[in-house]
Amino acid sequence: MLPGDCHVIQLAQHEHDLLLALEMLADALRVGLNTPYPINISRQDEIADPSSDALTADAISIMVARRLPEQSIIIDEAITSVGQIHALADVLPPHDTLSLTGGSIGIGIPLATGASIAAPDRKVVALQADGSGMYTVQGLWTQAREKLNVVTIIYANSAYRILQGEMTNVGVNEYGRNARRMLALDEPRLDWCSIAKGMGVEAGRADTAQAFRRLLDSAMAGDGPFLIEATIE
Ligand SMILES: Cc1ncc(C[n+]2csc(CCOP(=O)(O)OP(=O)(O)O)c2C)c(N)n1
Repeated sequence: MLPGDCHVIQLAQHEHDLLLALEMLADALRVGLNTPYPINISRQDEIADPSSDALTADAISIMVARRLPEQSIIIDEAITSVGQIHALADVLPPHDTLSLTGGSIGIGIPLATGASIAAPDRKVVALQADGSGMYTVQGLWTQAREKLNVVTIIYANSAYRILQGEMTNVGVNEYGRNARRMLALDEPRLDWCSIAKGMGVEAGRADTAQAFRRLLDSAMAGDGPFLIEATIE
């Protein structure tokens, strides 16, 4: 395509049923607009914890969704690890979601901090990718100082996973040591529990669904800041 060339496909005009147009587009692309996961549930209390002990982004979504209290605030800077939490929104009690607003990463921890200061009676659950979390990690100290009711879940995949995907998207499947190092966060591996504790935030690490569930239950029952380092692939 030449610069200035622009091909616009008009799906609908303002006098049309715009929601229907979006639903038809979603059908054509085979993506559901409202596809709860796991399917065939209509209430939060029908969400079952995963039967496998593997700790995955989807397993975390399900466990968080099952325990999400009414009026809680989800912060979404999970990047590639967001799992199915938003697909479950229809069956969850009324809550708000605040997400990364543009392309610039690093909003998650300060967004959670600000949301909790603005709404101290509401539980804030921050779904936080590890690379993005490092941009503004100092916000954890504010959470400790202000004793904020924030549960932060760090998806510790030890990588800028989305950028590894971008390499694949441009057809680069094998790359050298330096390129690999630019997209990896594993030498040294980040010790999120020590980082959190060093800033006064209680923390625990999980690498199985069972361990995660135990930490999540105790974090959701508490009212101070707590960080869970979830080791995932
Ligand atoms: C301020 C800023 N710096 C750098 C980038 C480029 N960038 C986009 S995504 C990304 C990595 C995200 O990694 P992580 O938060 O660990 O999430 P993952 O991809 O592993 O799910 C980077 C560095 C950006 N978008 N914004």
